[in-house]
Amino acid sequence: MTENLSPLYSQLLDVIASVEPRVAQATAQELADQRASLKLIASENYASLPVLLTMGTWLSDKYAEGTVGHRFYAGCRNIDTVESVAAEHARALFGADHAYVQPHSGIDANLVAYWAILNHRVESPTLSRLSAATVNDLGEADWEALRTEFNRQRVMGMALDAGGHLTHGFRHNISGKMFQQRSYGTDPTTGLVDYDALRATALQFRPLIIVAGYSAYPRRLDFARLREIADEVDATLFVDMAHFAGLVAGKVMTGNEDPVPHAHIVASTTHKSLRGPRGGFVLSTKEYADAVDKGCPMVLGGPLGQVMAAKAVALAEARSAAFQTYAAAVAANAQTLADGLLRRGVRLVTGGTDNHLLLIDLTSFGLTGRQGESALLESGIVTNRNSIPHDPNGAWYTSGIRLGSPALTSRGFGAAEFDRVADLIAQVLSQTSPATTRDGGPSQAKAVLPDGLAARVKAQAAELLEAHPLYPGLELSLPVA
Ligand code: DSN
Repeated sequence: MTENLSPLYSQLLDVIASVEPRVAQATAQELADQRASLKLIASENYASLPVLLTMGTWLSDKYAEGTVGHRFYAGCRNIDTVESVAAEHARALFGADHAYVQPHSGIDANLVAYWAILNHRVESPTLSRLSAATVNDLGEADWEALRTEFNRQRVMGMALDAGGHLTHGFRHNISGKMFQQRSYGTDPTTGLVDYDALRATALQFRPLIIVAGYSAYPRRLDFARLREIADEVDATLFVDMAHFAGLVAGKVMTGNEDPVPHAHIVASTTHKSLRGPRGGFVLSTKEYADAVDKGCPMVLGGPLGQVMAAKAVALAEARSAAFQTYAAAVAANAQTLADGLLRRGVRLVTGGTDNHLLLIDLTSFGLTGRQGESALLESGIVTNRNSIPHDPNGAWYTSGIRLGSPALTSRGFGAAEFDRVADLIAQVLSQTSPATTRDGGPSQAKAVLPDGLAARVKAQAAELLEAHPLYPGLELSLPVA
């Protein structure tokens, strides 16, 4: 159905170029760049053309603050439709009581969740006094009281260097400012979450919220166990499934590994393994639904109608049998990539993966993450550097490279291709060395590759990429610089 879209896209780029040619050029170039590189960034993917097309419409031009049927603006019937359809698909796909599809990003979705939990759980004299009021009635003195009351609340999330996310209580994020925070890490020997240690911390710290979820932890979590711990300390279990939502949607993570039946609130992005437009959503039990729906205007700007529409299209795609096949391939391909790297002497945090991502420990190569990332990029392999637990090189240079299988799986890569990708990565990392600084020591930033290596790897990558084209048949007539 998408084969004949070349003339349409070329016309669209012409229209854009008639106003600002540099934007048309950059848009065309981005497609060329994405086609020409091995995309292994664990949080990225390729949305389908129907999803991308849905975002480019006049649904963008409508304000629709509020919720379906209860808007602060007139004339919202079509936004009501797309929001309802997206929420209906999200509820059905994940088996959730309630879905809120307005968040613009994962961080926004997490803010909605935090706000909903505070709103629902906290004995706030100020909130009780104002319970009948809308948020617009709060005066500065009320806000000052709320800040004091909410600030005593505690959140416990996975440590950033264990694979957690900034929004799980990190000190340079609002979640680390709003709450008193304590993190849980991973076992120093196995690299795995130690549930007994987590429970002991929870019993001692008594958090209001336990956050589970990760951006760089290569293993599945046991949400039934986490809920038991949360119940024991009367905490709300909030799961951020942004990274692995596609594996939940595709029924790869079921039972104890599916957060939705176990958590009170689940937040997610739509654009990672779920392969939708950039955006977020929140799922909750019935008891949190009203509080979740207060996301806009409490912590969100007006919902983006065109993006909610694209979420509806992506969620409809994710309900198909084909998506389940895709999700199973994402997990199998990550496994193949991990096995291929291990066989070639590359060390992985936790010794492997059972989700969609893996984390290379570069310390045995004597490289920083920054050097590994740039050597791979020069060779046509796009990854991102990432801290490893107790990282000796800090959060900027790091000692790790994070890899993920969702994007290349969307291009149709299977076991044979992922094994070749492992070979290319191992070739680059094993032959790269740190550059020498002016004072003769090893640089943390610059890497040196042997002559011709990057070009040879790029050529091999190109063979794989050409065999699995991105958006096959889509040709743009605009000249690419
Ligand atoms: N930026 C996302 C990631 O790369 O994991 C998380 O926010």
